[in-house]
Amino acid sequence: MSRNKIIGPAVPGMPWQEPPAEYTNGIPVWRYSGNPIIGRNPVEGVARIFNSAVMPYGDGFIGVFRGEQINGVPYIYLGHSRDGIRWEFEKEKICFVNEAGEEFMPVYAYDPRLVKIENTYYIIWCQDCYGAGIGMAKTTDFKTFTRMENPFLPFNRNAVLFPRKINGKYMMLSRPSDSGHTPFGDIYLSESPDMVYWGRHRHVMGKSSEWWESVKIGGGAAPIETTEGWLLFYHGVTGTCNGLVYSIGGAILDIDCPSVVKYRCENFLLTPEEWYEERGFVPNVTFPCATIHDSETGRIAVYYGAADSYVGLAFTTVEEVTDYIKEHSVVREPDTETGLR
Ligand code: BMA
Repeated sequence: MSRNKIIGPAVPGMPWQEPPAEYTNGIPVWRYSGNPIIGRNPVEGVARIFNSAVMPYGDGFIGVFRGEQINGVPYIYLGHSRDGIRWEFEKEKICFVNEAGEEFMPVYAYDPRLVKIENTYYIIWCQDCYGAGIGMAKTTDFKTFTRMENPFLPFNRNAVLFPRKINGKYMMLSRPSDSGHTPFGDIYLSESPDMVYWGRHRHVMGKSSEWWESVKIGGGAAPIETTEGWLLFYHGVTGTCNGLVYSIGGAILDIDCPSVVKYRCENFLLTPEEWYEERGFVPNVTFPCATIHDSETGRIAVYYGAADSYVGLAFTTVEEVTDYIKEHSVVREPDTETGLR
């Protein structure tokens, strides 16, 4: 078995459930038996919560949740949990302010990611920039959320920061796109000295000829630092006569030059199979936005949106998932190069 190790803090209280006796299809990723962990109408005024991001905080966990309001407009809600499984949500959506402390709300906000760098927490989400683009805010106390410069021009979605600077620069993955349900999309990397100016854009990896990710891909959870590289859980999309299907994939990026893909799993790690993934507002969607992981045990909990209606939880370990990704790795030329043309 791989000796890959998570680099980062221990999270002894993270949610966990032992693996089943046998893995479905030999894939070492298994669902929590109590899924979905967040059901419909989770808080007054919100019809569905999905595609959301969580992390350890204090003696429990905190999260930013995509809440589809009963008027259909998505916003971001704050949630707290003791165990990472049972969540309580604040009734009011997060109030974003500008640098002067004045309320400064996006028109809508969806698919938030949450990343801690040094002592600041960053929320990165999709919002209107006269077209779908990326919004960002920072907080140190989860009480005041200050909007930052929008990092990229539209159209762009699925942006997520790396949890530390690399070669002295902040690093962000994103997925340039167009309006609506974009029929294409590759993952790119951008760097910034100050989180205001982003540049040195590099191609990381593209949709592939594997059918489960043949339409487009997009960044998912914040990359996990491991001794073998950045472990990335992302989403891959296929098209069918009945619409798009979103699965979860895995790859490992070079630790110092993350636009270089070291390993990329040719198989999905999780695909819609359960009722809460196959049936809902948008059927057949599994959409990862966060992990909680423990450096001590190598355990990883993947939080994913299911059918644009629920939040699901799945587990793996860094050793097993690394082995699986490496055993089934197919890395093509656009993945192995630095991404500069
Ligand atoms: C994508 C995003 C996600 C959503 C998915 C499936 O384009 O809008 O938020 O989960 O479509 O509807």
